[in-house]
Amino acid sequence: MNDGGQRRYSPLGRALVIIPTYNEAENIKPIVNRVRAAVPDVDILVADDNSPDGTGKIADELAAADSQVQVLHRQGKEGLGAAYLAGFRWGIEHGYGVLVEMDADGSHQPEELPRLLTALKGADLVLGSRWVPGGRVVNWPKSREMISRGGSTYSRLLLGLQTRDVTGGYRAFRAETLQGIGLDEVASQGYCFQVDLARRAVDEGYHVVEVPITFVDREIGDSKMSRDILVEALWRVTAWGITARANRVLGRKPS
Ligand SMILES: Nc1nc2c(ncn2[C@@H]2O[C@H](COP(=O)(O)OP(=O)(O)OP(=O)(O)O)[C@@H](O)[C@H]2O)c(=O)[nH]1
Ligand SMILES: [Mg+2]
Repeated sequence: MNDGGQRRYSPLGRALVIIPTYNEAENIKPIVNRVRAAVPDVDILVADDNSPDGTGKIADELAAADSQVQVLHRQGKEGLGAAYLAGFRWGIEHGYGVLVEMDADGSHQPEELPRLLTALKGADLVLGSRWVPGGRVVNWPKSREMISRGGSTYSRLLLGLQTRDVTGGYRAFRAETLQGIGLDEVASQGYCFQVDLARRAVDEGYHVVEVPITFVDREIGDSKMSRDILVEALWRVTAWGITARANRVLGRKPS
């Protein structure tokens, strides 16, 4: 845990990049190849929710050809959060010291991963950030940028977070951090899953560092962003904010 910057961090263990997929048939091979080329020591776990377009089968073929690629087949679409939780548990059980979140659609560039991993040497959690100096988004419609910036600002204000990009999904966790934030209690499914993990890490006193990234909008395949995902994010973040304030007023520990 963070103790005012005095902490000595243990060396990073083996790293696992978890790539959740739902209907990413055209994207999965290029992204796996890019990760393998950019960070050859790092292993990959594709967490596929039984994609109707056959993404899971393509991932199996990649895994058959490369022992550093594994596939976690899940029964059906349960949301990004559930896929990551299953992937984190798998990675921790298999002894990985670092668990990385990365989208399949190329928005999170594998070539930037070494910078995230370097920053993790002196942190508990590294957030790839679009909204710190040096960070940016490429090819995003203005409407989408406003939703993302607005979501981050709303979450930061309500939850009192200092980090600028709390909704982003390009992150590197130490396994101890994930173990320390109570993964079993995480119920968020959509985008608020990312906010949930960030606020839990901050509440537990972990040292969270932001590293600027260039986020590139997906070029191929369909977005899984939906009204339901936005509504879930809005009500959960609002509920966390109200609970946190009530806890402060009543002098209770954050829940
Ligand atoms: N396993 C699994 N993966 C999912 C699910 N929903 C989304 N994903 C994956 O999570 C990652 C992020 O989803 P995206 O649809 O790219 O979400 P986004 O980046 O906000 O939206 P766009 O890039 O605009 O399409 C992608 O790799 C998706 O395939 C799900 O229910 N299950
Ligand atoms: Mg995307």
